[in-house]
Amino acid sequence: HHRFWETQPVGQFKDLGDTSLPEGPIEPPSLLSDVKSEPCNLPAPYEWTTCDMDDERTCTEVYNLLSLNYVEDDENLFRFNYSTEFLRWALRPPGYFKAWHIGVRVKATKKLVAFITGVPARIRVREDVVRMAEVNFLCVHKKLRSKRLAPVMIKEVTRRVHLENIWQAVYTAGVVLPTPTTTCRYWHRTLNPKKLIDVGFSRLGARMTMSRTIRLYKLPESTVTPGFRKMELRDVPAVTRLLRQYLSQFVVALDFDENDVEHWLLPLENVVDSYLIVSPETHEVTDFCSFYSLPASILNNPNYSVLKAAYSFYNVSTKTPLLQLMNDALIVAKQQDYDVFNALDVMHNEAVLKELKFGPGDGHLHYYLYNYRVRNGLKPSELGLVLL
Ligand code: NHW
Ligand code: EN5
Repeated sequence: HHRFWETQPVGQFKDLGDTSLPEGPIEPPSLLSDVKSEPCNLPAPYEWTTCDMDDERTCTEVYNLLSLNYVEDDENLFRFNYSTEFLRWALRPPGYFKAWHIGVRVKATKKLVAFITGVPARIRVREDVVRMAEVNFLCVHKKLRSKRLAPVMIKEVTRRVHLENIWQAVYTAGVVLPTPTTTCRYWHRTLNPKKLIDVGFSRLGARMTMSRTIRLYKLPESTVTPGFRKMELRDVPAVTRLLRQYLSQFVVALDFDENDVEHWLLPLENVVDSYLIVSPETHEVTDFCSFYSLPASILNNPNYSVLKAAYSFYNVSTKTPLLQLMNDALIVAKQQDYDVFNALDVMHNEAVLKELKFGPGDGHLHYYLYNYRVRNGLKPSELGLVLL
């Protein structure tokens, strides 16, 4: 039973088998003049705040809230530790709305105790390109859990998204809610086996010694593909063309333009990194790979406090096999001292993960659409979208 989600325009569990329901918006947009102009009611001790991520102090407050209270794995060994630079990048893409960076403070002390964000994106579902909000970073302080604050946060972000005349959203979560559009699995490629085992991220395999394990995951010192280099500003038009062409094959995908590519894919130190291959003959960009940097705090370990994790972002292979492309991504991630390289089984990843020595993780990632129904049973490989 989902007291809140049952009231929302999302696919409901009871409708899962119903093939008569049409694809597309679940409810029509309201008149803008009918959208409430007052914020939703919060319990008396709390007040709304719009978080100005340009402001160093606000950004640090958000960082502190998330670093102590955001997502943990099922055994509470690790907690996502998004950096301040990452948060600035994630929350200020082209056309972002400051009003969608929503905090809750304790009135008496002004302490930040809850957060939720949206950023605008164009998402293509089959033929239709839909303006949506990508909702992320929903967080309620550990001491304020289970007080039904999350539904209020979600209603408030919904209201502020509606005020921009946007009626759909996309979000991901590790938990099952009504109802996933697709369920993906996390896969992990060990780069630093000794540390991963020491901190409980992975285990020594049966009949494996540490030295055999280190040998198993060893990578070449430098990349293999001739012409493999970091993406630069001048590559934005070619990468946009390549990526748009590639993403057109997926059922649900991001609709990138050049501004989006410049923001989301141009390398930014310790945040996002992208590489490409230029054909020596045609000078065309033929292949592309990227990953973002999301460290995790290691909770209660005497030797280590941070796990350095790279997450596969968007990859495009036309001339270089995806296997070789991602192998080069692993090599540069290793050069940059990442401990693990993570990927979802979205797009064409599934086909190469095993051979690249990724193993399945214990976490799932469910993708959701708000106020948009798609035929259920979308496969992860039909998804051309990676959220942060
Ligand atoms: S997923 C990461 C979410 N954050 C965390 O897991 C951090 C650690 N946990 C917490 O901070 C990425 C709290 O446990 C949270 C829940 C805040 C998660 N999504 O306040 P109550 C995202 O950020 C439902 C959606 O008592 P709480 C995506 C739950 O099912 N709903 O719980 C965010 C229940 O409803 P139900 C979630 O533990 C997408 C209700 O919340 C949820 O103190 C948001 C209970 O509330 C989750 N991850 O706080 C939706 N977790 O119906 C955007 C729990 O079952 C929708 N719940 O009774 C679109 C809006 C925009 C539309 C525009 C047109
Ligand atoms: C919104 N954008 O559970 C995101 N991570 O597998 C919010 N497991 O790291 C949603 N439990 O399997 C986030 N090691 C949902 C995910 C929340 C975090 C999470 C999982 C994903 C994870 C690791 C560590 C498990 C620790 C104990 C894991 C096994 C690695 C092993 C390496 C060798 C080959 C086999 C796999």
